[in-house]
Amino acid sequence: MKSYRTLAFLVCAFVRCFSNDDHHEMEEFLKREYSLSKPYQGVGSSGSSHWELMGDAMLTTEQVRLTQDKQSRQGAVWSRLPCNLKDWEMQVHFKIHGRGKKNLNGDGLAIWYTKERMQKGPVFGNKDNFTGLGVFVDTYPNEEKHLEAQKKRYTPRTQRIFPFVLSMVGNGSISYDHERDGRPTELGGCNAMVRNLNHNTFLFIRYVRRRLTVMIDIDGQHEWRDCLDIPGVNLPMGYYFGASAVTGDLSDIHDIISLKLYQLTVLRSKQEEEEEEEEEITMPSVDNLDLLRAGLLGEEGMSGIAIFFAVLFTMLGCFMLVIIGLVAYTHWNENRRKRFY
Ligand SMILES: [Ca+2]
Repeated sequence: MKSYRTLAFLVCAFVRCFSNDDHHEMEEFLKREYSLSKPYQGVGSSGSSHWELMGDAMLTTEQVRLTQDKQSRQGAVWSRLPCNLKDWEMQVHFKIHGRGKKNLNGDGLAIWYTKERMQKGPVFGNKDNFTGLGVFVDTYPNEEKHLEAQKKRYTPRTQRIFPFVLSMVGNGSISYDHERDGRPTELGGCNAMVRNLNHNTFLFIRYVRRRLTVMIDIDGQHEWRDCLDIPGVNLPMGYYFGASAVTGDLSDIHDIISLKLYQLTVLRSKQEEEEEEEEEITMPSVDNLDLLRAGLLGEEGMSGIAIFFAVLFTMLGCFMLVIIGLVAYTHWNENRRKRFY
């Protein structure tokens, strides 16, 4: 009996070990109604599909072509159904290619989970002041070119290599700064050399327990590389998925090959469920945004520890300065007294 109990305890401990915050047991189910994949049956035709095309977007047998390699194009594809899932994962199979040499191409594509849909605008072909989440693959360094024109240079901290994957959460009144490549409102991102590759390129967006994770698979190795991981991202349910792209003076072909949306079933305790019900999300927001911007919120959610050490070392530093000051003063005082006697 005793050994049975010990075994049960060990099994429980083992399960708990693998079901902590980040490794919560999850099951995933492909949700066809929120997914877009070959042969794109009925896409674009009115009413008969879950997806709708907009602007210059065209359907071919192999892809949804958001833009061609031509100037001043805007195209998008939008889900007709609002998504009422709490936890989800979007796998985006995309391709960006064109004749333009490095940095002579643009502007990039975006994946959306927003309240609004089917509205043209300046944010990769979608409206500005959007409400919800945008993940951008920005292929043109506007700010760098702007500074170059003014004969100014970057500080190394803010310099980045393009294409750059970047995330932003909007609440309807936050504007995307196109001239600065979205830096003032970014949640973070990573560089991703995605243009003119012969292998498949993927983007992965996961939203689980209010944590946003973005990963990329662009090296043809079937491996996900971390791009962004932020806790405390509050996104309401009932928004629409979409993808859009834009070209300007410079151009590229922006293709969506598939958008696969998986529902994730996450085990929650009763307490967690009650808490989430109590504070239902009605407006997109990000917790601790200031810490995030200041770079104090680490990827592993170590903000508390980071701040603790920052404060501790500052206090230790001050303490040392006081000691050194006292020693120096005593020394000086003794010398002075010696001079008097
Ligand atoms: Ca840009």
